[in-house]
Amino acid sequence: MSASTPGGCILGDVVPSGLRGFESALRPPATRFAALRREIASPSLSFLMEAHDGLSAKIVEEAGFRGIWASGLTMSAALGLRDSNEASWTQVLDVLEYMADATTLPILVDGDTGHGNFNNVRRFVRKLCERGLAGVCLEDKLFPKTNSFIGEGQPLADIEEFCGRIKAGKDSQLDDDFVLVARVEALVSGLGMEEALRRAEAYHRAGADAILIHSKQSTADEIFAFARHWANRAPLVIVPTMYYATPTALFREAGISTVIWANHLLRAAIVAMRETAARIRRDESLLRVEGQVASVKDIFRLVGNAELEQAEKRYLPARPTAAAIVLAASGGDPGGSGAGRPKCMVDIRGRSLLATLVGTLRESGIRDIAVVRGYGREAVRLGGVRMVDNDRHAETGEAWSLACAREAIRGETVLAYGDVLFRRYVLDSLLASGADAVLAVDASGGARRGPSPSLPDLVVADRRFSGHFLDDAPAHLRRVANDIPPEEACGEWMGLARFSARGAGWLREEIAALEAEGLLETADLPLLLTRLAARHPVQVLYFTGPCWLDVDTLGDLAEARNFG
Ligand code: SPV
Ligand code: MG
Repeated sequence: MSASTPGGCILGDVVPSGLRGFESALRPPATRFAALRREIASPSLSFLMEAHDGLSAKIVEEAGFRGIWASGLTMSAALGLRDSNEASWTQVLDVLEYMADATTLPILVDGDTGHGNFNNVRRFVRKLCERGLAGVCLEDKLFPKTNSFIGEGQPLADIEEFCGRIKAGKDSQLDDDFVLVARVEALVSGLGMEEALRRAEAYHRAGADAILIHSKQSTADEIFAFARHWANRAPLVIVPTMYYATPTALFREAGISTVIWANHLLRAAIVAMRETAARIRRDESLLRVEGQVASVKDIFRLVGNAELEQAEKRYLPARPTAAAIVLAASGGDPGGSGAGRPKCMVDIRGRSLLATLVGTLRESGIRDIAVVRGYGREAVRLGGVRMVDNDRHAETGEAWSLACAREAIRGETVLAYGDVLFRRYVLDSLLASGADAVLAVDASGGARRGPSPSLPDLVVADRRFSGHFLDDAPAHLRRVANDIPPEEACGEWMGLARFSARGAGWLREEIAALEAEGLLETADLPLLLTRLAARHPVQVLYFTGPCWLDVDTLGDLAEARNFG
């Protein structure tokens, strides 16, 4: 019989009789299932290398192997457990999922006994297929299993019962190329060659795609004898852990399909980890170890940090590069309760007002933050921000304080009063605005309820807030001052503004102009902003609702403690 492949190659005569049914595997594999089937079926000797977790799976792939053996012994040992089904099958499945995610290689899973009877095998095989695990090896032992190299004469499963497990596994596979390897333990259990062949034949008839003939002898004699008798009726898989000295060329000559190097990565890791731990313990130093161990960079490379960097560029919003200047030079504790404590240092639920404000700036991605302090400046402390001192805070105003930090007005700049709290979306809206200069304005007029020692910075713009949430037409500043009659005002400036790099240039020019006119010492920010608006477009962004707080009074303070 012969068959024609899409590639035009005539199969049949060239496919050894034991490999019949694997013809499709000779085409390039489209899936991991097909890839494993091809490895097992190929007339040339294939190798599966042991892995026991995601990292070791990556190392197997990096070494150039074309398939992985997910060893029951090493997966359980890596969990600190015995190879006696101590890990539940779902825990094993979790490990396998990490391995499948970590590599593109096909994985042959050591399924032990199938974790029970035919019914457990059915569910196990379905779950393996769902997770892209390309094949399973089932051994003809009883649950809970014991490793083949422990003890003598382990009891084996009844042949018919085990054939039921094989049939159930094959009937449950979700991909036609899923590979089920039946493992014959008759030689290991001392039942002899005839029993081994009888079992292999029965398992093959039950639907096994390949036979793993296991041996614990130190030579491969019984393996070669088995292979001769078997005569390639189905692919043969071997595990030469005990007969490791046998030259691989002899496995080729014997027509073996696949060699499993079953546990050597874990064993290598044990030696390396033991030596490293002992050396560090002895030396109480890393000096002789560094250079002998993988670099941290190597870990990053293995787990694919470069890919994450690329993905971050693609999927994360571009980080704002804005800097911020917080004006915190004036004023004492609201209500005077803090005996000289600067207002920005009052306690808001265990954090200073300044720390809360800076926290909001940081949440919006602002890292470069300068705080201008003056009144009670020794008490103004906060890690990770730059402190700029206004030594003349008693006789100067806000524009002077701002000028003290003029070095920081370079690129995109956020300007905030040191005694305000605002919700993050207010700042994010300013940062997202395309305007070169933009102020956050409370259009609800409800920010100040009680009597306040300082007057609100009221705003007149070219357009009032329409009251509609879809109101996104730009409004522009005409004037901001604290002596505007409330009925003329469009809202209250929240003490928060943002300038683009261009807008920051306008701000620097305006500071210089005030200085040249001798007004810098006395000018407040409303004056500076009003002058700016006379020369350049300064946008107003309206907000409503309880999205900010100006901490001026004890009442404000109580409210601030509930803000968040
Ligand atoms: C394993 O690697 O878990 C195996 C092979 O089953 S052996 O340890 O040789 O039984
Ligand atoms: Mg095992």
